[in-house]
Amino acid sequence: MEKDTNKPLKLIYFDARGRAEPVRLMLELRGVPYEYEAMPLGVWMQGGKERIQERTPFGQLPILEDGPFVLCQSRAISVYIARKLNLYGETIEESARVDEVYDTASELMMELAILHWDKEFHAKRAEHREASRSKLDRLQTYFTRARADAEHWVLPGRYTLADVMMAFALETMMPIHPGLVEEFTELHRFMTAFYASSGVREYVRSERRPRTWTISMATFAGVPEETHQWTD
Ligand SMILES: N[C@@H](CCC(=O)N[C@@H](CS)C(=O)NCC(=O)O)C(=O)O
Repeated sequence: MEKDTNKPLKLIYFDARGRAEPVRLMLELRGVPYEYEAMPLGVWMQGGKERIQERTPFGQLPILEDGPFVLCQSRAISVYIARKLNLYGETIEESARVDEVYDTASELMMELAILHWDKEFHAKRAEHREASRSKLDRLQTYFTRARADAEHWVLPGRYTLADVMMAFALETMMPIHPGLVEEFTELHRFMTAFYASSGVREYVRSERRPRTWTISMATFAGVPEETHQWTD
């Protein structure tokens, strides 16, 4: 990894997994030291947002500090870290495939995020489960046809940002639709292998990982019981 300064990378977000987690998973997978600042909501409300606003267009988190280089937008941060840590493609075709899988996982994640925050969450949950089942069915068909090997989406024997984002999207779906991801044995096997990989395995079982997917104001996933925890 290139060294920009002697300071470790710093990632600033809230005390939740959310948009920062794929970045953390990559750093943990590679064993790169970094500082994580979990912005308390009270601090955010009382001046924190304004301070971030000075360095970003819309005053939102996450942001990444790599020495003097400051970057916002979770996708841009993920791609920057993936490139830095050799978790991207080496050819334009491989990189495009990584992007394709990343965008597919992001779509699943965005639908989940909307549902997590929906005031009519309980009324819509069952319908979303059925829609998700047919998406996972198609996703598994695609995976078994296009994958690099049973545990990697793009490159054989090597993780990329594509695997990181897809594993996180599937994990996020688990508590909201219990038992659904397990129905798709190829997807489930891929996901569990990722979370058992060196570096990731230790991190996701550690105290350092936020216990909730989002902040407490959401309808779902703002408490540890509604967020997937790896304990075994
Ligand atoms: N497109 C941005 C969206 C960032 C975003 O929506 N951040 C939310 C947290 S997930 C935020 O900072 N909310 C507080 C606010 O807008 O004041 C990204 O992907 O980073």
